[in-house]
Amino acid sequence: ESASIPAGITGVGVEMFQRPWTSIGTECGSTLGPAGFSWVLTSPPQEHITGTQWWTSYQPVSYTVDSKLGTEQQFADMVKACRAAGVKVIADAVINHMTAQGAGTGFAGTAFTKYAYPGLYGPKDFHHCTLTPDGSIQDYTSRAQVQTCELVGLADLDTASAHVRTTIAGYLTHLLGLGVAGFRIDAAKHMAAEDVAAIVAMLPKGTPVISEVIRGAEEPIQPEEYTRIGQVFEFAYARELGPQLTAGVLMDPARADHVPSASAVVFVDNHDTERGDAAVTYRDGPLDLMADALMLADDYGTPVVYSGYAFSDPDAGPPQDASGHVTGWECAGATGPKASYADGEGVCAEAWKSIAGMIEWRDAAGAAERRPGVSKGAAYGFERTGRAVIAANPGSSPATLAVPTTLPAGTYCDVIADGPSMDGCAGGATVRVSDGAATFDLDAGQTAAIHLGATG
Ligand code: LM2
Ligand code: CA
Repeated sequence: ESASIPAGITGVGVEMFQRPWTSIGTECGSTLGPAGFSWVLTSPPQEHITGTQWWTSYQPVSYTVDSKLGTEQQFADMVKACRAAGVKVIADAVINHMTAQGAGTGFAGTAFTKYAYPGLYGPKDFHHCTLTPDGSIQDYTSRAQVQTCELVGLADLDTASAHVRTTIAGYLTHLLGLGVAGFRIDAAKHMAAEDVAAIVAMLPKGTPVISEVIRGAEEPIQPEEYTRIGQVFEFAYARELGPQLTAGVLMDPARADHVPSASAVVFVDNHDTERGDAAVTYRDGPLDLMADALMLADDYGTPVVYSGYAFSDPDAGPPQDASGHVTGWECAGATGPKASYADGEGVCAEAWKSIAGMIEWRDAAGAAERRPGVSKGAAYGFERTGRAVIAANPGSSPATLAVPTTLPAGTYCDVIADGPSMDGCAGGATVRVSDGAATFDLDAGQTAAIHLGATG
């Protein structure tokens, strides 16, 4: 089974939602590289419809790399800066559809009408489904509707056609030429796995792709269909991780009904679920950090941390200038999670020292087995055998928790409180290990984590 799983992206990633290329490029050097992130997922780079909403990014007008997030030159410069910092760039590839908007001029000046995009596609390149009265998907239990009708009215490309496949592959190849490492395949569920596979087969062998196939219990199309192409986002993981924080139940490490670990990209929330059904988001402050820390401590999947901006209006885009370019924000040195954020303010999770501390922790844990763990009241914790221990208290009162461990007795640095620390617990937060247990004194909402490489 595992021999048939294609190689994917590894290490810790971060989705930097709606961040301009210049901002990501700067942060690769100042923040992502130093923190130990291996990859960054960007928002879609292609030309899109105009408008202040964030979701204009998901209505392609052309494959010109010129958007509210920056020009092609800025994109290429970002990729170069990131690679120099040891950070790979994964671009969000919107290839299932073009616009829902009927007619207009795209961000880079391309005039279009729905089903006619100059130089790319004409009416014959779209599905024009007749399965529903208005051609839009209504019934997610119908494979044909989901894959050939329109997702919220977005002109649905006929991805079975040779011309469409070649055109999409040409766009992705162009991005590879600009130095990207791989792709998120937006709305992959809405394309037959066969179609996605055929497009990916036109790319260099081993190009990492992460298909977005939202797992739905009663649906015929499941993420497992797409694992032969590359990795998939495992939505079941996020759906279990969030609620366990309030239920005080350790996540079952068996993970029945999940794709195999090597196929899974896992997350706490993303740009859709933070506006939808995510149990934990930036609004939850310490619980958001707790969820990130538990995900990073886990031995399942490739984790991607989410970093967006605060919002009250779910449609609102980030701050933009008069020309519609996102003005961006810089997170180097930012602390968090903060108790509250102003609308449009960057959450900056990629800069939190606790996250960097957990990336160090994860490296220290390596391939060590995840022990079942213990819980007491709301608090719980687990060991990665002989390497690292984490404890979390999602409850509303302080708790003391002893987590069995084979770590040598001694004083360890809490890398959540103080960040990465190979130099004698400079921040002063420590945890004692003695008699085969690490004893954590945790405030309400506190997470603490220690590892073999950081001792006092
Ligand atoms: C995705 N994954 O499969 C993206 O992660 C998700 O963010 C995209 O939806 C979606 N698929 C299509 O690429 C977003 C946003 C929608 C928005 C669409 C298109 O979540 O709300 O739809 O992008 O821009 C918007 C309006 C919606 C309207 C539609 C068409 O919000 O009300 O539907 O445009 O005009 C009539
Ligand atoms: Ca489709």
